[in-house]
Amino acid sequence: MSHFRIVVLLSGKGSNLQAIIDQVSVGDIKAEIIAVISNRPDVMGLQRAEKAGIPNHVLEHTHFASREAFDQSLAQIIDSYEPDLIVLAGFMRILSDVFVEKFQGKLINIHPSLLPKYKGLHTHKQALENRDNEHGATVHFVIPELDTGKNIIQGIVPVKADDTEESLAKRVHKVEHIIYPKAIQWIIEADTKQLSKPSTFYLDK
Ligand code: NHR
Ligand code: GAR
Repeated sequence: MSHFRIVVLLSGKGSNLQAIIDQVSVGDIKAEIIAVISNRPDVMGLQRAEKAGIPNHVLEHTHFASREAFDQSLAQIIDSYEPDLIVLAGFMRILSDVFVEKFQGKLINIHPSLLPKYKGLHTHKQALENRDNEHGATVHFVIPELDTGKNIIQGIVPVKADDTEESLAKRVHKVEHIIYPKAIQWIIEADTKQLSKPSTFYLDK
């Protein structure tokens, strides 16, 4: 069993969680998903976690007086798992600066557009309205400013003449399920080789 520990945050269907679970189970992601946390109850993402035997939590943002109070509770649950990586997989709450700064460098997101195009919501609609020939998804590090952290990988799909938001979203999802597991395994390998950690070189005079 691997020692690299992943926590996944989601709000809904969890098809990206499933893609990650599947790649862990075949050994292409050398890590363990130690917890799944949803800000919405009764979503399919939680059922997927349950079925895979992954500890899962519901933390309803509607039960908190402020975004900061919700984020503080969320941080507490995450801390209890001591994760190496926190993966946003369809997590639909903007995270406060304090939260992001606490976990910066360990926090990644998948966004359904070719960033820096179409930050925020309703990305498929915008791609269609602008008659883009290409659309896709981006995995990026999360920084306080929304959808602007450093890109890790992008997946590109064609936009077809008869596409609807639904048909386009479906194609983007397919590429998401390829690139998210890849991005995660890259990060694990970089970590193992200590590529992302500062190191000291002593040069003898
Ligand atoms: N938080 C920070 N600070 N930075 C990022 O880059 C983040 C983030 C939190 C989530 C995912 C994101 C996306 O990929 C993400 C990136 C939710 C909203 C949003 O407007 C926007 C972007 C993203 C996620 N959420 C509403 C809110 O008030 C709620 C919408 C809803 O509940 O349906 O938080 O696009
Ligand atoms: C994905 O398309 C992801 O890019 C998007 O939500 C979907 C989640 O699907 N994320 C956002 O829009 C973030 N604002 P899933 O629950 O099936 O993984």
